[in-house]
Amino acid sequence: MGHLVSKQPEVQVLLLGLDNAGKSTFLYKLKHNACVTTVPTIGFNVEMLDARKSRKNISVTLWDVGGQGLMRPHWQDFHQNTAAVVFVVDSADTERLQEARTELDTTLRSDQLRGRPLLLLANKQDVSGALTATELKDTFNLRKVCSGRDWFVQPCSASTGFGVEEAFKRLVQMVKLPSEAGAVNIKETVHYLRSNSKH
Ligand SMILES: Nc1nc2c(ncn2[C@@H]2O[C@H](COP(=O)(O)OP(=O)(O)OP(=O)(O)O)[C@@H](O)[C@H]2O)c(=O)[nH]1
Ligand SMILES: [Mg+2]
Repeated sequence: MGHLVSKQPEVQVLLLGLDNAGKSTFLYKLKHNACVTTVPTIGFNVEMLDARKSRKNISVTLWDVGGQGLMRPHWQDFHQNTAAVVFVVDSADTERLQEARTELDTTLRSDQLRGRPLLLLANKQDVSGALTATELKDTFNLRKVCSGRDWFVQPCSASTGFGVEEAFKRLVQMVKLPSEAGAVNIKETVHYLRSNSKH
């Protein structure tokens, strides 16, 4: 009694990307350090991980939503309260890069995701012929489509574990805690209202 227990800050992160990109494999590698045999996700998986940020313990909730065509209309149901988007790409599936790009562009246009950082995972780097992080950055034209938000491309292999921890560290660096995010949102809103009132 008499103790004030402060709840640790929580951030919600959304894992998106085409079916077969490796989202669920990444999620379970991160959570259990195990290469789990996955099946295509119908619906979503969710896991919580602990992290340290700004000298605080924080909890990161990762929402892994299925990427098949029939699931994509539901991605927007997860946009609210998202602190960052992790967009997973099969870097070796060059035939579907255009499709991935279209889905990423649509996602980044969401009002609810305005200003939220993007971590693009250049997954399946263990597969021969995989495009490099730099090639993907150019293919997705990230410098342009991510103007106004923080972004980074992390090469990784969810099945071998290469780059997976680095991806999580980067993600934790990029997310704003709810207190900080509030300040950003107010600034953004003022900027938005000002720029619109000029017309
Ligand atoms: N070689 C290789 N295979 C991978 C890698 N990551 C995932 N895979 C394989 O790719 C397939 C699809 O992986 P999932 O994690 O189920 O893909 P997903 O993005 O969750 O797919 P949906 O749930 O349908 O949206 C599985 O056979 C994985 O074993 C990787 O880094 N390298
Ligand atoms: Mg999945």
